[in-house]
Order: sequence, then C-alpha cells, then structure tokens
Amino acid sequence: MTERTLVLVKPDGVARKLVGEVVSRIERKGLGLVALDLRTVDRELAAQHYAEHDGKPFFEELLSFITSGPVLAAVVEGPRAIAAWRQIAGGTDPVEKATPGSIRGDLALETGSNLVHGSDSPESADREIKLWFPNL
Ligand code: RTP
Ligand code: MG
Repeated sequence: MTERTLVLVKPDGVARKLVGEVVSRIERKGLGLVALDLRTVDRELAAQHYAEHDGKPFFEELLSFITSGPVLAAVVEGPRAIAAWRQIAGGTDPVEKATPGSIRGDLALETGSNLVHGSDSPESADREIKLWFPNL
C-alpha cells in the first residue's frame, strides 16, 4: 500500500551538506519525492511539529535546535514509506539505537543532533504533512 511520510533534514544535516546524501538514500531505496522545500522554521511551527514532546525536559532544546537554521522538508511516498524511511534514518540515539548502514548510525553521534526526522505513524504523517505542506 502506498503511503506518504514527512522527512526532515534537520539544521545539522543541512549545515554538514548532507542533503544530497539523504535524498540519494531515499531514491536508492525506491521511494519517491512528492514535495521538497528548504526553509527556516519559526518557533510556532516547531512547537506544533513536536507537540507530543511538550513538557519533556528536552523540549526547549529541541525547539532551539530545529529553528537554528534551514531544514529540508520533504514528502516522501512509496510502499510502507513510514517504516521504510525510519529504517533508513535509524534509531533516535545514533550510537545506542541506530544500526550501521542507517543515516544516524553512519553519520551522527548525538541524540540531540541526529540529522533527520521521519513521521512515526500514519496519523503523525497525515498531521505533519498538513502542517508543513498545507497546499499539498
Ligand atoms: P524525530 O521525531 O526527530 O524524527 O526523532 P525520533 O522520532 O527518532 O525521536 P522522538 O522520540 O520523536 O524525539 C524527537 C527528537 O527529540 C530529541 N530527543 N532527545 N534527550 C533525550 O532523551 C531526547 N529524546 C529525544 C531527539 O533529537 C529526537 O530526534
Ligand atoms: Mg519522532
């Protein structure tokens, strides 16, 4: 079944010039790009995007980080795109959880700067795609 997911290359990934690397891994897996946009987000969008983490100890740090520079936002499509992209991205902690071969496993060291985001369920994907690409 074809699915859509929201992918972000976070500010650390853009600053480290890993946009091409990330897009390449999406395409090599066989997933398709539906929309792509490089932009710097304000606190309001960031807080809505990460609403599930509001109140957690790392929330403020997360908002400062995600608004610290341009991000690449993408809508990615394909069979089981949500799980497929989370496999490509790797687990949240780049050392303890992400496996070698994944983006985080290969290219990141810290949980707070783990390069990429991907929606974690069909409901999240729907909500996040509407938030980032309201005209899609
Ligand atoms: P993301 O939403 O960014 O794709 O990451 P994720 O699903 O793998 O992880 P999630 O639990 O949604 O957490 C969102 C982001 O918050 C930071 N985080 N820090 N210090 C901590 O314990 C902690 N836990 C999460 C990470 O940067 C994570 O990507
Ligand atoms: Mg998440």
